[in-house]
Amino acid sequence: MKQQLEQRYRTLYNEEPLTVRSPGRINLIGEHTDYNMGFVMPAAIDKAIYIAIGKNNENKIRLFAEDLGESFAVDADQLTHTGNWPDYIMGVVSELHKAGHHTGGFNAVIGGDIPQGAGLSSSAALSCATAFALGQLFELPVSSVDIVKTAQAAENNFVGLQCGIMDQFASVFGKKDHLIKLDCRSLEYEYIPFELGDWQVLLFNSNVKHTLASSEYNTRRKECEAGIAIIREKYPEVNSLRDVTVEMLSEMLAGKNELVYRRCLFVVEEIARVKAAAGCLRNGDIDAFGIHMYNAHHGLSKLYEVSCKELDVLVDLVKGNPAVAGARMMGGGFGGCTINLVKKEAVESLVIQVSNAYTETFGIAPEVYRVQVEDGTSVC
Ligand code: GAF
Repeated sequence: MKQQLEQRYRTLYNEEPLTVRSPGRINLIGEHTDYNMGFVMPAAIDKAIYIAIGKNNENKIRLFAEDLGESFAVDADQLTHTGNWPDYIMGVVSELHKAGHHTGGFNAVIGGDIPQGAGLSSSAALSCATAFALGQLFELPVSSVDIVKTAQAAENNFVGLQCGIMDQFASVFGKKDHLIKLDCRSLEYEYIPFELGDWQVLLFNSNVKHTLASSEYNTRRKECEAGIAIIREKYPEVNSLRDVTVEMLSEMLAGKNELVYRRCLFVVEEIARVKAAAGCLRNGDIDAFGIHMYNAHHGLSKLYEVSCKELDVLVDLVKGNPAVAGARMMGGGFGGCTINLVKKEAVESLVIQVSNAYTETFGIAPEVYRVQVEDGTSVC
């Protein structure tokens, strides 16, 4: 991919580019906890966005998307919304400018092998690749955390998805064969060795992305905020669901606002699950870890209601199989992938069994990815 993009860049712009790789992510556990200031446990993977980039002297941003064969150009100081992929790049430029950094004109060719709409954070990878590449190109005084925050703000403010910080953090801070246990409130993090031995991380891509995904995502955030506002009437010290206990939820929300109660209960339980699951990993107890994954899926489906029938079926198809420690939907929801921890020796037969059953039920085949955990964003 890198060679292909660099060749395209030379053909289009007649010079050598700088090339940056920024990976997609998986998340082992801790879903919808990042914007509630809780914990997450993601990792960067062996699928990435690449950006080949160089300066131009025309104060223009010229972009070419290799996979789509689409080009786009805009004046560097007249950023316009397209409702499409260039927004992730212009959003980063806009945020860098807001922070007082000067970026002039640049040319870029973008491509990668992260399947889109699969919930593997191709958009966060694109924003992180852009922020990192512009930092290098224009020698900006930006730290890794600045890059993460710039990429997140680009998505929040320019694209309009009120996403948390997990995806961007995983893309930038990923470390080969390690998970990142991230405290989304303090941004303190710990690398947990992820040596799976006989186990394999297997993703089944449902190959659906329901259209409500981003609007419902923003709605869930508002429901969590509504819960906090009610709890704060009695407990003003509470700033986020991170500070809330199950007892507070029972007292303040149960029987009064059932919808908000269910949403908040899921988040409070999920934050606790991440901590418990990290303990399982440290003890090398993959089976116990897997039970937390199944419980997480149940909460995501029944309490937080961000699953869909395709994802539920993918989890049901493996549940009870002794070769599968755990499975759950991954990411924002309403489509994308399930993440499964599967005994290596059983992977081939499981893939056939799940693929056949899923295809029979929905008339589309799932895609399957055997992912490896890799390093985060870097020049390549
Ligand atoms: C999406 C968001 F971008 C993340 O910030 C996170 O909230 C995730 O959904 C759910 O855990 O990937």
